Formats: sequence, C-alpha cells, structure tokens
Amino acid sequence: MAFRFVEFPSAGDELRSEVLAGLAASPKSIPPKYFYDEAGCRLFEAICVQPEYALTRTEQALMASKLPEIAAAIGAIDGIVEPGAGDCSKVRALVDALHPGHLIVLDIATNTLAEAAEALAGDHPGLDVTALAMDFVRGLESAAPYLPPGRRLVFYPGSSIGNFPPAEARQLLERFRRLAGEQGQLLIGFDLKKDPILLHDAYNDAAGVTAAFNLNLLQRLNGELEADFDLERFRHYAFYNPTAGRIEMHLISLAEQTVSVAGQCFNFALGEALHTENSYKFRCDEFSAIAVGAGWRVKGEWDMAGFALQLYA
Ligand code: AVJ
Repeated sequence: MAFRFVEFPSAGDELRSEVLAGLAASPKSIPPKYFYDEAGCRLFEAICVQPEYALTRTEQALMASKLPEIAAAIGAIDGIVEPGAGDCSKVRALVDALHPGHLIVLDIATNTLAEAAEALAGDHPGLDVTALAMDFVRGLESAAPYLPPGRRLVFYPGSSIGNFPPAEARQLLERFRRLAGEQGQLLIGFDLKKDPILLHDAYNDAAGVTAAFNLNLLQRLNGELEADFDLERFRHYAFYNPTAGRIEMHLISLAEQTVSVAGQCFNFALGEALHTENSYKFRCDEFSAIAVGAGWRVKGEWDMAGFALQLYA
C-alpha cells in the first residue's frame, strides 16, 4: 500500500483570525469551510441522506449511469487531484473507472481526510495515494511538489464551487488550471437553478439536520476559540435569493446579546444575522461562461434532475 499523509501547519491560527475578522465586520460572517470539524463532517454526511437534499444522491446517480461515457471522454490519465475530498467517497468510482497511478486528495478536515484516504489506499494496492491536510483555498499552490508528472485530472464534485461568488469561482478555476498542468482536465459538479421551493427545502430539512450543521459552527467556536455562544439564542435561517442565484444560510440572533470569542466581545442586536454560507446555483451556460473565463474549454456535459457535471480541458 502506497500512502503518505502531509499536514500543512497553521490551520488553527487562521480559524482564529478569520473568525474574529468576520465577527468584527458588518454584516457579520464566517467562511463556510469552518463548518467541517469532526461533528460538522458527520452532520454533513447526514445532510447528504436527507430526503430533501437530492444533490449528493443525484450526483452519485449521474456518475454511476454515465461513468463509461465520462471515462471515455477523459481518456488515459496519470493522476487525479481532488481538492476538498472530505471522506473520499466520491472519487472511488472514478479511480475504479480510470485506473490512475496517483491520487492526491486535499482537505481542511484533517482527521476525516487521513482516515478516508488511508482506507482508500488499502482498497487499491496499485494506487499511490497522497493526502494533503490543508486549507486549499489558501494553500493550493503548496500542493505542487506532491503532484505526479503527466496528465492530471482535477476532480471537484459536490457543487463545492457553489460556495464561491462568481468572481472568486473564476479565480479558483484558474488556479485549478495550474494544478492540472499541461494537458490537464477538470471534472466539476454543480447544482442547477431549479424550482426555488425545492432549493429552499433542501436547506430546511424536516429532521433539522441542516439547522444542526449550521449551529454546530457556534459549538465549534465554543470548543476551539473559548467562545460562549448560547445555541438556544440563535436560529438557523436559510433561503433562496433568486436575484443573486444562491442559497444563503444565516444564524439569526434571537435576542440582544454579547458573545465572547477568543477574549474579544461581540454584540448581536435582536434579529442580527451572522452569514455562514452562500451556495450558488447555476445554469449550464452560466457556469461554462465562468470556466471559459478562467481559460478552460468545455469537453463534455452531463446532467440529471437538476444537477450537472462538466468536463473541461
Ligand atoms: C458542500 C457546499 C455543496 O452548499 O449544498 C449543505 C454544503 N450546506 N447543506 C451545499 C451544505 C448546507 C453544500 N456544499
């Protein structure tokens, strides 16, 4: 089994500085990448099996039904690179179809990544697996020394790209071009614009898992930044903003209150919002305009039930 794990330093300092900056800003916000502590990763996996949240199931069904076609369109490759791989569940089917020699997985959730990548390596004796624990939005370029030579496919499924506003999405796709290199390709999944009530329900599941996922961010800050958020005094609030083309998730203060975080005090007015996530939805042509703006050329497109995969070279 060929497996190596590299942890990049300073994730802790960045949590502290980004959270303090976000709480000091107006309106208040915290980047969604901080949802994924261990409890957050488990809650996200639970969201993915909620009846209202079709995104992950649809992507899996699309991958399963079109895999031979997608694999043929990709052709022979030497390595797959997956930023934000999380529990590495999505890349398995692709590894089995494409048989690359190398797999490089990156994620900010250190333990989830390390365990999943090692298990994947154990299941694929011929595959060389490298797990890089890092905030790839910041440190993507430091993955360069770990990349295999030859033809690389960057795999970015799950509509994670939806967390970035269009201008930032374009920049990230430009960086993915450099990551993929000469003759590189990109297979990317994104959620499509659809009936807004369906979108609304996907982020307001009846079992309250998305609410728990959103509130867990405060729990995490209580544990890791010595904060004293009272989770009873914040409400999960998610809605589709059709003008911006995105789901917005907020935590709304149910009272006027003062919260201490890492020794600093922050006031929340009654009804004040802490913005925790944007999840952009696209039409296929809208998305390809962003990717083409980043220098990619469309090579293939597959869609099913409100979700799309596009292949770029
Ligand atoms: C992992 C960013 C694709 O936006 O749908 C799910 C995260 N947030 N429910 C999404 C999420 C609330 C998810 N992404």
